[in-house]
Amino acid sequence: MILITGASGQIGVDLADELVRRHGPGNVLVTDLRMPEKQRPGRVYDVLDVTYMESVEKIIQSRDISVIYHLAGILSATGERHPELAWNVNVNGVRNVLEAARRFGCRVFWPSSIAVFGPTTPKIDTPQATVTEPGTMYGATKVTGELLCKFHATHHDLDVRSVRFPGIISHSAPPGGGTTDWAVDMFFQAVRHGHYTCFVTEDTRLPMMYMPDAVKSVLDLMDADSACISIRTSYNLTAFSFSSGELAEAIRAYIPDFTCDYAPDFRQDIADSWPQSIDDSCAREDWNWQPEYDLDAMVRDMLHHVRIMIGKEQA
Ligand code: AKB
Repeated sequence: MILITGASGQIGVDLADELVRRHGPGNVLVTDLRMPEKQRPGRVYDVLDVTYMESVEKIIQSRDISVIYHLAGILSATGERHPELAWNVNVNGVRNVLEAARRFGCRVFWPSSIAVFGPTTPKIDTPQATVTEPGTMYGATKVTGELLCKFHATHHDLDVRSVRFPGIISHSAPPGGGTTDWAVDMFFQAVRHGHYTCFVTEDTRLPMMYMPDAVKSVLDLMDADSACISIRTSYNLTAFSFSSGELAEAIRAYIPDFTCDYAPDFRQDIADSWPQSIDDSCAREDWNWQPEYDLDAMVRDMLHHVRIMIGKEQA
């Protein structure tokens, strides 16, 4: 059976859909701190707090888990407000999962982030191997997690694979507590109210990716032959970069009256410490990474889905 931790989060919902489609109903165990109010078909549900080693081991053993998508984690903005929580969930969580995976012979996917980079990292076309001195607790937990992955891969032959996700744009589950959340919020506010007040400045540019490509990247990486995987910390990954002003402009192509103003808050400093664009050539060479959505294709598809969702809410 396949285990997803943090399955109610932004990536988990879409990844579970795809895994159920591939492996059939009853083969994907989705877990989070609480049972969701509404259950989706095909999944098996359970509760799991990854900070408790006994719970992680028990679920792997009792459900005969062979692959773990360990998505449970605290994002950057929440991590700055609650650094101890971020350390406990992100570091102890990944440590427990890696230890248990080693003991029970599971394969693991774990998402890292562009947050491993910081103010001293080159900002344009940030290379795979470069300075990782993040300014945030979230970034510190991701650097630590990457090193733990590499340790388990090299010392224990654990098949753990990882990507450094940029901001992810999606409509089926909202992001929670991230610095790149503006790129999702803008769509919902544009459709609901025709206006958005963005929490970063107009020229804040960050690497981003549409959710279907994020899911594709996870599955492409996990499908790749082990001999092709040369990076056991985490692969740089991107689809495109845009500033908040450019996203507003791209949305205006479909909603001409849309207006956006800018009121930067504490998340501006986090965004300013991250790369503006990423060199993901290692992922392209090693496992043929290739995103399918460019900015305009993403904006068109997002607006289509967000309009349907908001139409349903208002009906
Ligand atoms: C966040 O903004 O915290 C995340 C990330 C880039 O890791 N979306």
